[in-house]
Amino acid sequence: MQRVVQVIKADGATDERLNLGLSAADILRLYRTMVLTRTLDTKMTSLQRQGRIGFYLSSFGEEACSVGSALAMSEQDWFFPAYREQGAALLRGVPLRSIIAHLLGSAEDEFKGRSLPGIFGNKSARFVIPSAPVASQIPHAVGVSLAAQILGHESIAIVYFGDGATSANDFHCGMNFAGVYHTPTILFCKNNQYAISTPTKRQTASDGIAVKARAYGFDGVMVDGNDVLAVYLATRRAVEKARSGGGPTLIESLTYRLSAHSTSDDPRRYRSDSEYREWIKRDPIAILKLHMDRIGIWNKEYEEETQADAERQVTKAIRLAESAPRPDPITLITDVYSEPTLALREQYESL
Ligand SMILES: Cc1ncc(C[n+]2csc(CCOP(=O)(O)OP(=O)(O)O)c2C)c(N)n1
Repeated sequence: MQRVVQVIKADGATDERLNLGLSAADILRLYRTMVLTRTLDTKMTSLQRQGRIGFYLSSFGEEACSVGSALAMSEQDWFFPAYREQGAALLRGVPLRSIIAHLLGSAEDEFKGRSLPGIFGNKSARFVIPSAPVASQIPHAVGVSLAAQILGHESIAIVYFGDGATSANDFHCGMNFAGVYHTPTILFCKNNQYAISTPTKRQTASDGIAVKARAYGFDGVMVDGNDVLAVYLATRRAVEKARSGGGPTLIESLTYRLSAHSTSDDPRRYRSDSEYREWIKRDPIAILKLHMDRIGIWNKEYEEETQADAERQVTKAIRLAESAPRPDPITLITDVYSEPTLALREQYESL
């Protein structure tokens, strides 16, 4: 197996020579965003159980992957998420209110309630809405970064996907185009050990995912996906390479989905408690806290304030989103063609 990039040691210290270039304010931002992401996941899962939203996909245990990688990207860059990138969305400045409006399908939702909950984007943040077929966002990201390269734009793209996505044709198609055209793309695989009930060892016969990049003519790196500073460092290196004409990088971020696949799943049917207990020892928020404590920017009071603030933000956003009206049913037909066709008008009349 390849070397795994790690930054935070068991005692919370980091190697000075790594030259992370992060200020205390940056580290606090990572921490606050990870706590906000987990709070959003907790509240939304409970809203689904109460019947107030239909479905939810959480990112428990994977917060460091999306938050750490998003910090390495610049404003002009493009994000191609899958459906567990709420952390990257929040770090990118996508408002909580618009995420929750999407989950509720209210009139404030950019997609007017038509998209599967969790499959969302945000136009102004260049956070591109995916499609539900797993891996379909990968060729989109490679295409957009190729376009940016042809147009001479500074922007690059990052695309997120799971280990399960690497068995889909779109992964191989995207990887091949990225390699051949040397596109400025970061292919970020969150290897959370499962694709619903299929474990990674049944997903591929190769020694991990990162090694697959070699066959497409570019680098694949492995990173500890529960160490947010390692994720940041690996992504920043890939960003610097892409921006200076060095082409794509595949990042395999090793992590674990601490929650169910979605609110429709029960992981106790396919994985053991002991496995879960091993991984929860490496909770990404706890690992970052250890580092913050080590450098003197954490205490119990700050932790409680951060948690209370996250809960206030999420509760307020839920209240506002729930008081918004539902989308007007006419929007079912008005956004399909520039002029609704006769068949659509007839369907609307019968509705
Ligand atoms: C092409 C396709 N096949 C199957 C599905 C059903 N499906 C939805 S999510 C999922 C698992 C994907 O696993 P992975 O890519 O590892 O991501 P994770 O859910 O673990 O984050 C599957 C099989 C789908 N949406 N699209």
